[in-house]
Amino acid sequence: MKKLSRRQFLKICAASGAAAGLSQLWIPALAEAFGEAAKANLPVVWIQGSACGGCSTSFINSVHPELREILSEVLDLTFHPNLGQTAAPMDTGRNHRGKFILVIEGAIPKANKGAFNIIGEDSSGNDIPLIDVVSNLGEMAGTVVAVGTCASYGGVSAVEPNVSYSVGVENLIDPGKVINIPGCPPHPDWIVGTLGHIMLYGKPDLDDFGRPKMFYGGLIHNNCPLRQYFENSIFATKAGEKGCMLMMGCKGPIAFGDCPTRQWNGSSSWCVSGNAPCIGCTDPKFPELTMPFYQKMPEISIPGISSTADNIGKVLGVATTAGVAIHFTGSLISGRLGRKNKSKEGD
Ligand code: FSX
Ligand code: SF4
Repeated sequence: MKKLSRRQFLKICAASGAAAGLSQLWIPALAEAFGEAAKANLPVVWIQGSACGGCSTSFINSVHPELREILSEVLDLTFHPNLGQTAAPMDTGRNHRGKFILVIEGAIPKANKGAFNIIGEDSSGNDIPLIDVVSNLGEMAGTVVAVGTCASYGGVSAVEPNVSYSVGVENLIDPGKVINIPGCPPHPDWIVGTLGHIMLYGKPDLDDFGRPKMFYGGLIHNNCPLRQYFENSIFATKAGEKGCMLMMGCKGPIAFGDCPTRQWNGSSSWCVSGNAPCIGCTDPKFPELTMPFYQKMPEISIPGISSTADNIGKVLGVATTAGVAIHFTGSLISGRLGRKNKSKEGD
């Protein structure tokens, strides 16, 4: 069968969560495109690090396609701790060196030679720390996908004082082969769609923080259905009140993702439509930057403009390079520029 063009694939990715008609194409498109060759050449190994397990839960709750379809038609998932895939990860690594996809969920603790996360023991009864497995498999993998904000940047697992010196995957593996899928947890479409893109076309286009632009290219605030309330300065002060949730702590003005258009749980809802402010869980500095979750953001500085969070949307709305400016603003807020990771002691 004719392989989908990348353009067609991106179109299906963009619309799969939003349009029932297009979501019908998602499964056959992925299944057709991956085919037997992909299954033979690009197995996926999924390793769990230090986290809550919500990333796997999100993946398991994929609606289009369902998990059953993902496992039987889309991915050759050879190892996952919860799903019954038990092929030895190191065997996959050796047999498909330089090709296979390594998925890592959760942060990696570096302190005390990785003693904060022991995932097994060798034939002599010696502990096998997660950090060794990630380093070895990461070196063998063709592509490494960090699923969730913990695996991407440390996330909740690396909140100060971070006694375990937990870090994101890029801290251990060449960032050139790492793709970050942040979110606490990430949307299942972001995970499946990114894996699909890798198999079909290689690495997707990434932003400065290693996130695929096809899912993280837009600001939550720009597509929020409550945006008109914001423009009219109608703000809710408690749950259930009509209005933009900025005063209730919404971080939509600094968070990137397609949640408002894709929506969650089979396109039925998302945080803001569920009456909860966005907590900015896709940000490289989540959760420390975006806490307290339910308090209004402090004053925000934009290059050349001093603004408050109350009018940042209006200011950026008239900027010709709004997308760039907004992203830059996010960088300024968190005091970061460029792709980097929380670097910690404890090696
Ligand atoms: Fe972290 Fe994943 Fe948040 Fe939890 O395992 S991104 S704590 S939803 O689930 O890593
Ligand atoms: Fe929507 Fe939050 Fe922006 Fe208000 S601040 S418009 S609730 S994203």
